[in-house]
Amino acid sequence: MFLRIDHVGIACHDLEAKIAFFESTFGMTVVSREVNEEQGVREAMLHVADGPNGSSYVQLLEPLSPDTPVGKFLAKRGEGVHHVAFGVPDVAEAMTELGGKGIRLLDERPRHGSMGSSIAFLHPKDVGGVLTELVQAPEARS
Ligand code: V0V
Ligand code: CO
Repeated sequence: MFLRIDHVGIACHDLEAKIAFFESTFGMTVVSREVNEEQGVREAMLHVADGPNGSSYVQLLEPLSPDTPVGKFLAKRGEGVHHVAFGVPDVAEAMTELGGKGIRLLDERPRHGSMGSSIAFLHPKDVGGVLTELVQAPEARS
């Protein structure tokens, strides 16, 4: 069902500081910066590697306000891994299949994600405590 690990989402208080850390420590490169109002985040994608089924990234996430998924996560747990995102060929199809297996979907329909992707989230309590994201890349990336 999954093509690749698309990205690992990491919650942080200060996006620019964390980007500087990843760049200087790991030599990673920022390929995209976006504000996603619907998701309540300011985020950056840092390229990790290219594979036969697409690229993988680290996604650094800073909340737009305390009353957002990442804002609440930071208050409760502090900085760290927030979600794991898997690449799928068709996010709507994956949602139907996983919903049919009893996994709670946090989205009724695919949402707008980073770099033109379509995304949907699965409830962490149904995936071993891991907030899980499904990512369908736009045509140009797949
Ligand atoms: C909450 N919980 C988590 C969690 N967030 N567990 C693992 N990983 C996380 N990130 C646990 C929490 O400790 C509670 O467990 C339980 O789930 C319910 O959490 P809550 O605090 O009561 O509820 P909320 O209101 O914080 O909601 C949590 C959920 C919410 C997961 C439902 O964050 C959500 O809808 N997330 C999906 C959207 C999102 O995260 N967007 C930001 C990334 P206990 O304490 O009861 O045991 S945007 C993104 O990735 C983009 C744009 C992209 O990739 O392109
Ligand atoms: Co993400």
